[in-house]
Amino acid sequence: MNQVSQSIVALKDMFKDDFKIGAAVNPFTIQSQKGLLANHFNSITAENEMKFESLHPEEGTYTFEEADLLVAFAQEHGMAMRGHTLVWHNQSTEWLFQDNQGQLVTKTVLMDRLRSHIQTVVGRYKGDIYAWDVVNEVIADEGDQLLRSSKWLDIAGPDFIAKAFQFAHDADPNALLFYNDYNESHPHKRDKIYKLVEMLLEQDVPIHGIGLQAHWSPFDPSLDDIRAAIEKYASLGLQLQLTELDMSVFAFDDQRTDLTQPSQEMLELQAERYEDVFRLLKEYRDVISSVTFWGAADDYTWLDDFPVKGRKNWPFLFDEKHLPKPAYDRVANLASK
Ligand code: HAH
Repeated sequence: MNQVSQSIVALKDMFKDDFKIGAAVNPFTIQSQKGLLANHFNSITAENEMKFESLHPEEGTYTFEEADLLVAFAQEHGMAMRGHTLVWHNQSTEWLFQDNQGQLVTKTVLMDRLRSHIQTVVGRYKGDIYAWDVVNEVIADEGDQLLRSSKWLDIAGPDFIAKAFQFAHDADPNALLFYNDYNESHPHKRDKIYKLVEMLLEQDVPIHGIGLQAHWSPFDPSLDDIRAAIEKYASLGLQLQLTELDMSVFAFDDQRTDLTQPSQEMLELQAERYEDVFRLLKEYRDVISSVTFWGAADDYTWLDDFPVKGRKNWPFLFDEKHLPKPAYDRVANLASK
């Protein structure tokens, strides 16, 4: 078969017996990447539109238009939908933590607001969203402290975590509830995430899975660390999902800004790592139920602004024109074996 007549196998079909294949989307990309999304993905996540600040900018004011648009897109295309995210220290709102004098609210007020937010949001999408990232990124990156400092923690103490899961479960008893975090495969943080989830389970908190964000590169984390993280989390008896996968072509501390396209070497390293990662994920298909990329193709990625503002990145299996990259070929080849 020559290159032209060779048909492109859909990612979702390659892994149909293994896990769902998802993409983060927004109201712009469901237009600009429509064909690619419809062909290759059977799950979506709203990139920003279901975060607290997007849905609930003022007390008593909910703005559901954009989120609803994405839910409708999933339904039109027969895709599953993940919800992201109910409790996070970023992209939240000031009013949530303040009274009308601008003073911090009490724990009771904050927990009442949390209950009401979760009831309204999870309740609205009951039956449409099958899994929620209930709590995002509460583990401290460095040091011995378990939880990250935040207004949530300052006002409510650690209790807000269990409460959020309970409120979500009350609002939709059928939804799968996840704890989600980044640097999840680094041993130090992995052990802290494990400890948090273990404590939640001991308290009979309704939690069903751990989301590994998987913002990775060919340089970090190592495959051994990814494997060890999967094993350790799975030993809790929960299901795992990769919730925000991308494979930066840069090492995290690489500050270079001179490239207008990725080098051949970068594309090759990226392809090798994607192949190795998907081989590993397939090996753990019994515990991994979904693999979502944090985007779909290189024309749009949050990594164009992170960690170096305005520096283009190329982290996906499809290029800026939505054509398959070397990484796609390697993954497709691996999947066919
Ligand atoms: C993720 N954080 C968030 O979960 C997601 O909602 C957002 O759109 C992009 C990435 C990753 C992260 C961060 O925001 C800051 C520092 C490290 C990692």
